[in-house]
Parts: sequence; structure tokens; C-alpha cells
Amino acid sequence: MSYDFDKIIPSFSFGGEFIHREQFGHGHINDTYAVYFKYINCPPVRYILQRINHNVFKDPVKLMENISGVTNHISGKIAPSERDAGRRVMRIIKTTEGQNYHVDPDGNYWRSYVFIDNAATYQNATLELFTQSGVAFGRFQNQLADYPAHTLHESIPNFHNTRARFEALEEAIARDSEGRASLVASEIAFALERKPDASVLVEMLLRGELPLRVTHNDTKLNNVMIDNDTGEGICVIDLDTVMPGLSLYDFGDSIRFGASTGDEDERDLSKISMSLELFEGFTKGYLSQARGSMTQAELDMLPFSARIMTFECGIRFLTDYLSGDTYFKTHREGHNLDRCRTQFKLVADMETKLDKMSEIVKKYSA
Ligand code: ADP
Ligand code: GN1
Ligand code: MG
Repeated sequence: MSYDFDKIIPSFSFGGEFIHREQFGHGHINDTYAVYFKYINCPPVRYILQRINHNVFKDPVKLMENISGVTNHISGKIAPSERDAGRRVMRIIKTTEGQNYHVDPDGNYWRSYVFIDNAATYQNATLELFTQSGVAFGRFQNQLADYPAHTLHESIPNFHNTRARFEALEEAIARDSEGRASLVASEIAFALERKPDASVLVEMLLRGELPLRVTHNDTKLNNVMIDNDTGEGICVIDLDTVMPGLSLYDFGDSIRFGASTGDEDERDLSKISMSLELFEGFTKGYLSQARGSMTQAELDMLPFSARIMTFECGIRFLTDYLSGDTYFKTHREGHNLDRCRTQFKLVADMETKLDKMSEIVKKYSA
């Protein structure tokens, strides 16, 4: 898909003289670019320019309302005197018309953010990085604890309703639109054996046993910017899915991605397991910030949340594979199936480690 950047870029109030743009990052959803500008007497400045994937986010206007509300709220929690205050929250660049987004003639929605310089995102964790990402997501949860949750739009309804995700898988199996179901009989069997798990958190929420909070809902390691000098998790990014949810979604999804010993799309499954050392690092960082406000039921369910969020992601990849790869960006044949397999390998590994995970949670929740 090509876009008319000559018209899109001048729609934002960057000022300065445009130098060039490049594709950026490893997200599975949006199209992300860095755009570089020249200003008089200073080094080039870059910004993030993103096309919001409106196949995934059906109402980009409401989505940007969410992001604007949440980033303003977080800004209010950061003292201007704090070191690096300007890099601790995403900042929207307005269009020349004062809007938070620009719509191009093809109906694509574009937005821009201040580029968080001297920081990086990572695909693979080290103990240090992952501990810092735990601190960052724990802090994020606290910063939004008093956000009026009812004002947030549900950017993707039922996003972490694992039961609904399971039903979508069952429908994709029944439809078998690409004729692929017979190729993945063992993955389908793995999923079906665990059907009851998919309802556990949904039912606890319905029974009022877990509190609804404002959560991020997509807490991959590569959605935290890590400061190049201090190693601190300086800013949580990718706020498209911020909406009311469970703390367990954020904890579990972080472990799913960051505590794996291999890449999300690794084909050699012998390289994939869940590292207890990394699990401990994240738990320590996250609970250092969030423990004070968490209920006992939430703490008790943290190990399960890692397993269920990994399972959920695995069934989403499998559903997309069965349905012809229409949701997640893929870069090779069978990419979603490879991703599904790593997730299921992790689930199986976590099932053997739940007791140890519980011990670690206890150690940091005392
Ligand atoms: P996706 O939803 O596709 O994952 P993200 O919003 O996470 O898109 O952006 C993709 C990548 O772009 C991130 O992983 C990060 O490396 C980079 N990125 C996004 N926003 C910023 C920012 N404000 N400053 C610097 N890098 C950013
Ligand atoms: C997507 O956008 P990104 O790459 O941070 C997805 C997550 C999945 C993840 C799997 C809006 O995250 O839910 O867990 O891929 N985001 C959306 O890697 O569906
Ligand atoms: Mg992302």
C-alpha cells in the first residue's frame, strides 16, 4: 500500500523543513514511520508518524479521544521538575487544524507523536530490561488508577475476553475457509483440551471477584521505551488498547512475550521455554509499584494469568492462520502458525512451573 506522504506530512504542525522518512519498529498492527525535520540552528528532529490500522480499530476518532485523555492524565502526574519529565509520557503532535489525527483522501487515519529520543524498544528481554518493563507497567497502572474509566471507549470490544476468543477459534475451525484445519490437528487438539481455562477470568470478573481497572492490555516488552543511558523503563507506548480491564491481562501478557527464552515466531521450538528468572524479574518490578493497590485474589491469580494470556494469544494466532492471515501482519508463509506454536509451547511449559511461579509471587507480595 502506498500513501501520499507529500500531503500527509504537511497536515501536521511539525514546522521546520521535512528531510526524510523511514519505516520504523516491529509492531504487528499499525504502520509506523519516523519522519525527520530540519530546524534553524539545531540538529534534525524526528517524530513518529503512524497510520492507525482501522481494520483492527474500527473507530479511530474514539481511539484518539482515549489516548488524548489518558496522556493528559498521566502528564498531570509527572512533576515538571522530575528528571526527563518530557519523555515520560506520549505526546500527540496536533494537525495544522488543531486535531489529534488527520484523515487522508483514502480514509486512512494518521497521527503523530513526539519521538522519545535516546531510548529504545527491545524484542528480547534481559533480566534488567524486563524488570524495568515491570516497573514501567506497574507505574502505568497506578498513574491511571483514578482515571474515570467509564469515559474510556472500548477500542476493541471483548479484547481479552478469552472465552469469546475461544468461540472465534471454534468458528474458524468449523468454517475452515482456507482448508488448513487438517494441517494443524495437533494445535487444535491442544486448544480444545484447555477450553475450560478460557472462562476462568471472565467468570471471576462477572462474579465481582476481580476489580475492573484501567489497563494497557498490550504489555509487550516492545511497548516500553527503555532509556539508553539509565536503563530505566521511561515511557509506556502503544496506547491503542488502553481501556477498562484486569491487572491480570497486563501482567500475563508481559510474561507471555518477555519471559520467553525465544522469539515469538521462533521455528525451533527447542529454544522456547518460560524463564523463571525472567518471570521473577518482571514480578519484582511490577509488584514494587502495583502491590499496594492489588487485592489478594489478583495476586493469587498472577501465575494463572501468564498461562491464560499466552493461551489466548496462541488461539488468536491459530484463528488468524485458519482464517487466511487477515489480522496480524505476516512476513512469511505460516507465520501465524509459527507464532501459535511458540505460544502453545510456552503454555505447556508454564503448566509445569505454576508452583514455582506462585512461590515467586508470594516472595514479592509480602
Ligand atoms: P504497533 O501497534 O504496530 O505495535 P507501536 O505504537 O507499538 O505500534 O509502534 C511501533 C514501534 O515504533 C514501537 O515498538 C517503538 O519502537 C516505535 N515507537 C512508537 N512510538 C514511539 C515514540 N513516541 N518514540 C519512539 N519510538 C516509538
Ligand atoms: C499485537 O500491536 P502489537 O504488535 O504491540 C496485538 C496484541 C498481541 C500481539 C502479539 C491491537 O500487538 O494483542 O498480543 O500483537 N495488538 C492488537 O504479538 O491486537
Ligand atoms: Mg506495539
